[in-house]
Amino acid sequence: MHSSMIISAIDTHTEGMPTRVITGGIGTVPGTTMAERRTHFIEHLDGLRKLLVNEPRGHAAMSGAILQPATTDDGHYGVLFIEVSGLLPMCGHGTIGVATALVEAGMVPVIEPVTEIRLDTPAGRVVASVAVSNGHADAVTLRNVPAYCDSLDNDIEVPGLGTVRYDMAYGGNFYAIVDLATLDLPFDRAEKDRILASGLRIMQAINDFRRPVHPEDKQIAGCKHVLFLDPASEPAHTRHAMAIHPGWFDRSPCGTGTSALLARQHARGLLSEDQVLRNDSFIGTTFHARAVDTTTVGAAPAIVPAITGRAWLTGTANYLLDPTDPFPEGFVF
Ligand code: PYC
Repeated sequence: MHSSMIISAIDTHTEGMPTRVITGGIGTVPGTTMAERRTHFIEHLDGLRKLLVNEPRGHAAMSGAILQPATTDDGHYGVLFIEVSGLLPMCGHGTIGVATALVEAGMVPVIEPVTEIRLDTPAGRVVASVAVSNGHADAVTLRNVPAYCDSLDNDIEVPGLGTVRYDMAYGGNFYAIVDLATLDLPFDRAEKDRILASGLRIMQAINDFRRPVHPEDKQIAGCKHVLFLDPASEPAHTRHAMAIHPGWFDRSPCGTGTSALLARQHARGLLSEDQVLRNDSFIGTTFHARAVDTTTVGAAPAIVPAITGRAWLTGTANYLLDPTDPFPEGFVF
């Protein structure tokens, strides 16, 4: 066996969406906060992300989470979220995958019926409460970073689509929320190519003309996600298709997207204070969400979302890089 590195992983999926949880082989990324580590990783180590998510080790909708030592005194782990579009500040399905892997691999002290795991992420502290029975992680409730609604009823000119109306909300990443009916497209996977192409055009126009920036952390900026709401959605039971840069759909109901949607439903007065939002993904899997606290982000009113979903382990692996491999960063097909 010839390899310049051995990267160990526990592969998981959260309601259909993969998270490759990297448990060893990368070392500690320099930085005193996870936000600093994310910046260092983007500037100096991005080839490792590409190696792990691109073909042939990954695929066009691959995503992962690199475990790191915590950067706070009481944190269990730090996490860097990797996917084909880059390094996210925060990822909900990834956190649920990480928490499930940590419990089932015994990488945290496991307490039944609930194991609490404190994670440091580039977007801030998140807490995963894992429902455990007989050593099995049954479900994870993630207390996310504060989510807020940036703006409602924005109109933007999108080449090829005309004027598109959207709401902009943040739940760990920025989400443009668009009703599919405004594009005259059905909520139907048979139309996924047209929905995805529209999503990519909308995020491009938003980033060109109304790029969102987090008021408390300028490193968190830009829109790489468009949440297309099924017009048949109800205030407390939504279905959506999540189009993501550079060209894929979230298979899970998207934890940070569900958080942003929850903030938007509250900003629109569509949910009562502690009402639960059921949010279904494009493949029909479900997260449940509710606001467990209120706060502010910059000057904006914000909520603290709790998102519940499930993940399953799918494998363990050691990823290698042979020095003669012509694709040391994989490739995009
Ligand atoms: O679950 O937060 C999420 C997420 C972000 C991108 C894909 N999934």
